[in-house]
Amino acid sequence: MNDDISDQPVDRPRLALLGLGAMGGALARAWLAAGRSLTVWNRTPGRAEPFAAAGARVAGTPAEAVAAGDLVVACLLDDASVGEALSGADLAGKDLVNLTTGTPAQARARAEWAVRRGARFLDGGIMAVPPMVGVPESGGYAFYSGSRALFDAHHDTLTVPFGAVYTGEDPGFAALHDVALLSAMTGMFAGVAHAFALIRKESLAPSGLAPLLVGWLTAMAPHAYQIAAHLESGDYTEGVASNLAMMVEGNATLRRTAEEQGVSAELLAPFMALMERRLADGHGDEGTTGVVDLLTR
Ligand code: FVH
Repeated sequence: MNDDISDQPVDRPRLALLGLGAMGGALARAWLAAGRSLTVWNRTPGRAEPFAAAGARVAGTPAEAVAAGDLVVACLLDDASVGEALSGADLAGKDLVNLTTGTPAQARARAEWAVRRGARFLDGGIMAVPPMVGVPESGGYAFYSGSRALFDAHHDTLTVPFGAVYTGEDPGFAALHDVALLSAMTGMFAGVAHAFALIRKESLAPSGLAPLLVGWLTAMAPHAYQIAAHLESGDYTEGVASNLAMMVEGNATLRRTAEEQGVSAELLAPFMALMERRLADGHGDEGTTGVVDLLTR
């Protein structure tokens, strides 16, 4: 490996990246396009070849990559692969940023693990897909949590591929925000799948429904602000325009339409069951905020 770093501006860290999958590769391309000096490592060596051609140094082992970097970024499949890849690396004095998706508990454990090895640690949760990386107008960003000092010191480098949102010193907070948003997206796509299933056997084009779905979901999304206000005030009836009693009535129509169209309502059923439990508990004048309490009890 070529270890000559004399061309590196003093205010820019030596950057090492572990993982050249779809996301790791996009990160590497963004840093290289920004003129950053970069050492890369990937478990399957062939994947590093195009990056070598684009100017990256290629390390033969994770330990070698870590040794070549001040700022080490891991973007691997999962937390286990991070532990495996870094097991033989000397992390003393390094700044380690983990952009691998994991749970809050995994992030907290990984932070302790890294600090025990003498590193500063920042966990990250990426809110972007690979084509959004290095495209500022795409709105992509990553949540970060853990060492504030590390975040501040490397803000300039971390914001090359996408924006950066710091969520706190608790290393689990980035993963918690990441998974909260991904979970909400999962529910949204469940609804979208159900909607397309409803029209599937009709002479209606899915491409006609798509813009209507996007418009409606975009109009409804700000409802999250009202739920947040309810949870903070404790008054779940404040400003409610569409109450639970009315919505539960509507559930019957949704179920019946699914049946008429020969569509399973299994994606809707769990949420509807919670709405109905909350109504049975006497909260018909609320919106859907009370479902949050049913989930967390
Ligand atoms: N791609 C996406 O849309 C999402 C966007 C949000 C963030 N995620 C997370 O990013 C992490 C990496 O995802 P990825 O898209 O790069 O994933 P793959 O293309 O599958 O590449 C996986 C890389 O991990 C390497 N790897 C797997 N297992 C190990 C291991 N045991 N030891 C070392 N490296 C390992 C794999 O190497 P190879 O298969 O090429 O040898 C790839 O470099 C991830 O947490 C997403 O949830 C992406």
